[in-house]
Amino acid sequence: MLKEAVYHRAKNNFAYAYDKETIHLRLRTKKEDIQKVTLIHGDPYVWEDGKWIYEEKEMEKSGSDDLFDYWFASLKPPYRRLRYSFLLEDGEEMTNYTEKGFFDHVPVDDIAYHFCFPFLNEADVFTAPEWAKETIWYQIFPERFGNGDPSLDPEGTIAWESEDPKPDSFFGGDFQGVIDHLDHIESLGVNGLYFTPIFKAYSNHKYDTIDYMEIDPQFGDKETFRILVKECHKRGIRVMLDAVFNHSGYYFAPFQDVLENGVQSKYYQWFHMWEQEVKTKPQPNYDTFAFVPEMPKLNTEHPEVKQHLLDVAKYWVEEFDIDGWRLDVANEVDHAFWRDFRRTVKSVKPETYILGEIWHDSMPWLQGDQFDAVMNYPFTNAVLKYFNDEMSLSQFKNQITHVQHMYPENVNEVSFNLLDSHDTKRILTYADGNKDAVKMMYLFQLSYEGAPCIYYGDEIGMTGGDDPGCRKCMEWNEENQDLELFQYVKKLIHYRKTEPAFGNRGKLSFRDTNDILVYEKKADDQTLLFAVNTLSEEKTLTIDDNVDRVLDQDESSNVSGHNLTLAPNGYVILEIN
Ligand code: ARE
Repeated sequence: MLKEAVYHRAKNNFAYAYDKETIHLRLRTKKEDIQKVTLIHGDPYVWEDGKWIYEEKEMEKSGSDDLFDYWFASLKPPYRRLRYSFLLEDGEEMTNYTEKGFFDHVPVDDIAYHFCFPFLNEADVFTAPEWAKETIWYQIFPERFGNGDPSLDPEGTIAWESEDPKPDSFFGGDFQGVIDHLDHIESLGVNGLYFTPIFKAYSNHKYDTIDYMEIDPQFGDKETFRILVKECHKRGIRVMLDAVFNHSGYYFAPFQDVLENGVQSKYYQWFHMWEQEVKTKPQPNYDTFAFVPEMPKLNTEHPEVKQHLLDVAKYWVEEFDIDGWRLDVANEVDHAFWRDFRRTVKSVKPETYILGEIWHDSMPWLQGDQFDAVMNYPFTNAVLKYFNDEMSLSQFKNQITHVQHMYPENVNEVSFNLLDSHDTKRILTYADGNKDAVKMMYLFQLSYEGAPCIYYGDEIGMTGGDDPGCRKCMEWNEENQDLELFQYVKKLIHYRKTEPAFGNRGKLSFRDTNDILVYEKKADDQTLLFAVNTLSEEKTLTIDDNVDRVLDQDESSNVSGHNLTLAPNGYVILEIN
């Protein structure tokens, strides 16, 4: 037994409250080392004759990654208190893993040996909005979606689609352009819109805010925005905005004041200035986003800055009824700020979804007191690599299992699972034009847990490399749209909404296969089996299960009794029992 690999820690993704009465426990052990894990658990105050009274429960293996196996148990402790430890068996040795180390017996005379989940307080339970679990997001970069009101075009606006975007091009996209195309969005079946920034700013991307209380005039005014939100709500579509609170823009009035008055400015403390005299060149002498002088980092610990940004957060929720905030560069802002942000926003509208932009392990922000979700780039990375032949099937399963175990289950249920964004290559470009790969990626994404997001235009086959290439004008000429792809994505979204196991409620588990990706999803009374052949040759697979129904398959694959013939890049989806 490799004891060094055994790991558990209370109050994080290894031990957390799933809801107000359920505690989930996980344990990590070296891969294929342990045969059986029994959870020892009890209430800390239940004793008899000087001995702690405990119960036993066998844990199930919930998955494996490269190096480790993960074990899982769900419990409803009657008094909401828990002490626990783990009995590990590898066929030769049996040992009790406790907070104080390994023992050859279960210590019952001193409760302090065991791990401790002191009390399940409802206030501490991670709780995200229920609607987020049923949401399929669609991301819009407003400068590039539709130009519905040319009278708003900024000077130097270029004709729609006339050229590829450059870092400083303007094409005149606006809110009216979105309103005009809501039918497209609705017919795809998505039910959440995420807009990159819309507040008054200098650049085309608007991440360099000038005024957080104003709409950028090139997009329209507050009235048009109000109409946009109302029109979305009428169609059952939620609206999420981008909050760029890590930094302001160069032309943000307080920063201009600092540039003008230096240390004498009453806003000097609003930023992280290094010296009395302010320099922007050759390198800024103040903290910035990356090393971008036009994006001075805001001092979110300063009471006035904090108050201003919290007022902003509240204003757009209260006055315009938006449903979510996506937080830009969320991991570079202090935690205390985000805790107050959550309290403020949720006090106005408890059902607001708070999504942090973090590309890395985000557990510290997902404890229930800060964010509801993060942009799940580790998921993105695994999907892109596997379906584009940069990763083996076993590596893919390892990585997805790792991603699933990085966070509590209630966090995974609302995770924002994207394939690309305004910061990355588009999926079709990543796939080097291979539409089959794109279709398989969509199949996996849209049948996975969490809240998937589609980047505008991907659904009709748009291409584009890294920023700014991925920010091309939306293609509205149907002749240039891939309508077959659109119908395919629409169909998957429809399944997600109508087949209980397809979407968020279905728990995913991989089957043990070598070359074909086979996974099962279970919810209520339904079990769906997905088989996907990413290889360039035909593959056959025999399954033991009874097939109730072929939910879907590509046109070249075939199901005959227990035998599946999968065309290259083909798939079948079966309902089994
Ligand atoms: C512009 C140019 C770029 C150039 C850059 C730097 O277009 O070509 O490289 O300047 O000079 C916004 C605009 C960008 C703009 C940028 C700076 O949208 O077009 O780029 O401002 O002016 C990290 C951060 C993450 C951040 C990404 C970009 O952790 O928060 O970098 N994403 C947000 C937004 C962006 C936005 C900003 C931040 C700034 O989503 O759109 O940029 O407001 C790894 C790392 C991650 C890293 C990621 C991407 O995985 O681990 O930490 O993210 O790569 O680089």
